[in-house]
Amino acid sequence: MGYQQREDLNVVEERAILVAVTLLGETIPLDDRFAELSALTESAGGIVVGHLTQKRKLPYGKTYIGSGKLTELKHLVEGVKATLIIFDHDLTPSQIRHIERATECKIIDRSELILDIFSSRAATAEAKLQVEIAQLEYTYPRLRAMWDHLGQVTGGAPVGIGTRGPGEQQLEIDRRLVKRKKSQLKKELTQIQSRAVREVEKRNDDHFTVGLVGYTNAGKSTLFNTLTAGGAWSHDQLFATLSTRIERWELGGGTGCMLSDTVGFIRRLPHHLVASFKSTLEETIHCKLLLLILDASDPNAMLHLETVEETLDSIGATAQPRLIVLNKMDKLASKHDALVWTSRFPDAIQLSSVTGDGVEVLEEEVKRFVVGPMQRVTLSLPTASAKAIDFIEKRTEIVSRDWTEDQTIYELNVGQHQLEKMMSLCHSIMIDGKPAKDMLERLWPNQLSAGSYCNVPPHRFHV
Ligand SMILES: Nc1nc2c(ncn2[C@@H]2O[C@H](COP(=O)(O)OP(=O)(O)OP(=O)(O)O)[C@@H](O)[C@H]2O)c(=O)[nH]1
Ligand SMILES: [Mg+2]
Repeated sequence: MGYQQREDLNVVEERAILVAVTLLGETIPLDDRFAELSALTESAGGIVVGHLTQKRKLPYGKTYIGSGKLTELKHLVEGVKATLIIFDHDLTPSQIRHIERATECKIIDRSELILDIFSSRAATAEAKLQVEIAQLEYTYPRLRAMWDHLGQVTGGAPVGIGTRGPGEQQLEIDRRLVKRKKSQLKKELTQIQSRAVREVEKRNDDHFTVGLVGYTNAGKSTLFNTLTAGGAWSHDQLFATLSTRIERWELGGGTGCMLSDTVGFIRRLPHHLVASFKSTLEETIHCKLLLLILDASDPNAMLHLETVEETLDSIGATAQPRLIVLNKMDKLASKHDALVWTSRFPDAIQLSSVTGDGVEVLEEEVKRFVVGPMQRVTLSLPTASAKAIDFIEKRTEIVSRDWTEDQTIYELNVGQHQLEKMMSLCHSIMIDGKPAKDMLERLWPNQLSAGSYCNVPPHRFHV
């Protein structure tokens, strides 16, 4: 019966037993692994009805867990009336086959579970294509392996999935169809993405862009909705967000930036999914500042931070400064927990996206990035430079104005990036009687270093 069930890998309403093996060198505590696997299962619509664990040096080749454990698993399936077993490990098709046969229950692995969640959430054309490609690459060959096997055990007789015709000829035809389908989907995806890349490039030229990144369920979309006109789907489930959303974030005094909310990260994200979602993840690379959102109430927040850093490194998002934002501070169990965070990251921004506490501190901090550090300057430019004057009047803090025959003279509080923007609109700006470009470095000698944390001393990492 197990083989037939693998035709449908949906987890919705399944009664699931979770299995995790602690192998030599595993660093994440079992409780935490089960907590995450449970959250994934529930996010996929399944119900967790049992757990099984084993300690092993290495996985047992044929069935991953040992034969005694396998018998225990079979009894557990019967005892709790499970309809599904989910392994916290990637299994080979042959392992799935053997375990299914022994337990008479459908087996899926962690990657398939994540793929199932992604496929049930995908809403945009791009996300749907990305998931479908990942499924064709990961799940399909594994289903095929089952079918091949069925062909052998039934001698090709039409049973279950086998009714589709597991004969060699049929398999060949199916393989070719899948190959064709995959290349067609990839072509469609490339078309959508090249349009998106152009949009991203234009946005980055026109605006200061800030990206929210973090582990799944850290509260990125909730924060996004608090800071902008909103519209992002936020929910207490893993992978609520699958595509990037961008809105303007008003920072006060006429200053603003474009804020993007995107798919969350998770440890051991199936690599086919990473490949498919690469361009969605890569939008992050182009942001000028990254806000790393951590769920401060999650006991695994530090591990999550590591995963986020690894993922950012793997997609090449290393060129921009990062700010750590500790979210869900309202949810901390005690004052002591807050103090632990303060001593760990003294300058990180602590806030709650739900109550709004601390959001104004984040706004101030980001504003400093958008405008650059502020300086008081006396600046003159031709009164005919309409665009630059319009920018100054709308976007900067003017202390005083004066006019000569053809020049306007301002005393301003201005940020480095604001001055750079003005200089791109008018080439003859003078500061204290000298060309602005000669003054830039004198006014702002310490440039922000790329790829580093701005509010966290580097030595606090990787300890
Ligand atoms: N108490 C509390 N809950 C929060 C806060 N921020 C977010 N949440 C809750 O956390 C859950 C996840 O929030 P989301 O905003 O969907 O998280 P996300 O990071 O966008 O998650 P993905 O899109 O799945 O990656 C929701 O139930 C939110 O209501 C907060 O500051 N305090
Ligand atoms: Mg989200």
